[in-house]
Amino acid sequence: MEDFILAFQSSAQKIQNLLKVSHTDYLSTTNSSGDNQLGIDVKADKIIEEELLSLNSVRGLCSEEKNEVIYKDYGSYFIAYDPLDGSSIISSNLSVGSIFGIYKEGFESKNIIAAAYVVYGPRLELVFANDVLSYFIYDGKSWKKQPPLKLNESGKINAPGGTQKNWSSKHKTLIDSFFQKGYRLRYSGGMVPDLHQILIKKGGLFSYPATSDAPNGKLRKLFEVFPFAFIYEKAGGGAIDGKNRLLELPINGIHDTSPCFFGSIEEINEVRRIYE
Ligand code: AHM
Ligand code: MG
Repeated sequence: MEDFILAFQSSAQKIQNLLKVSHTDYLSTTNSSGDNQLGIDVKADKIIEEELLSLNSVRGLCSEEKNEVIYKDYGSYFIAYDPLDGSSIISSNLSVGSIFGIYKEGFESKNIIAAAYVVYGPRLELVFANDVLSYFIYDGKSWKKQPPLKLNESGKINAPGGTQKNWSSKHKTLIDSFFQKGYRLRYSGGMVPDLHQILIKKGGLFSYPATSDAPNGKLRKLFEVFPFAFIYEKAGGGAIDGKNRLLELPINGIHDTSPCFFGSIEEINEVRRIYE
């Protein structure tokens, strides 16, 4: 897995450089989910594609910005990635990220064996999970390994995604119940910094539910949901769609989405209690 860590670090440095100088204008094209693409989404996608295709162990690639999977004739791993998550907050200069899932024998939740994300913020950071969770910070010259990240049984952060007017009454009850218990609202609109903050602060809940305008949620299983589910479980937390473990969900297409809840164990148990 060392070659993947090096590839993610290398593409992260290139994308960080690009973010420093790039315009954040929209192109006239949309991606497979119908989102308008930024020039920088497409450039970041290409940087990661080139980096990953140069690895002998990579057999297939798909991304949020591609309509089809790219296959090679050799290699054993299939990588799904979101090259630049948080397109809508780039223009406000908030932190954004890249997300990676590494799958064996094809793109299915049960096949995920590692996952990673990069945070492009005031600092450049990488979290990589396989059997263990590794956390690196780039100091301008090299990547320095940090103490491992671990969630407590519960936390104090509530990061509720989606438009409130489109939430179900059950979901409103759930989110209100956390605020009543003293949880603080922390939501930037970028799942990478929002989920990273919960990991760094050791607990809380991030939710992106089914809504009346998006009954299957917004976030994509292969590029966003399964990688973070893998990382949160490795950190000692949980990841469910309300009822089921996210890493047991089937996929019906590479751009398939799901409602999702990531958090420490007590918050996830509370989601289960209210949703069931
Ligand atoms: P993107 O991949 O088009 O950037 O969309 C994903 C982002 C997530 O980072 C974030 O959690 C979510 O969309 C925010 O959506 P909303 O603005 O509806 O709360
Ligand atoms: Mg995304």
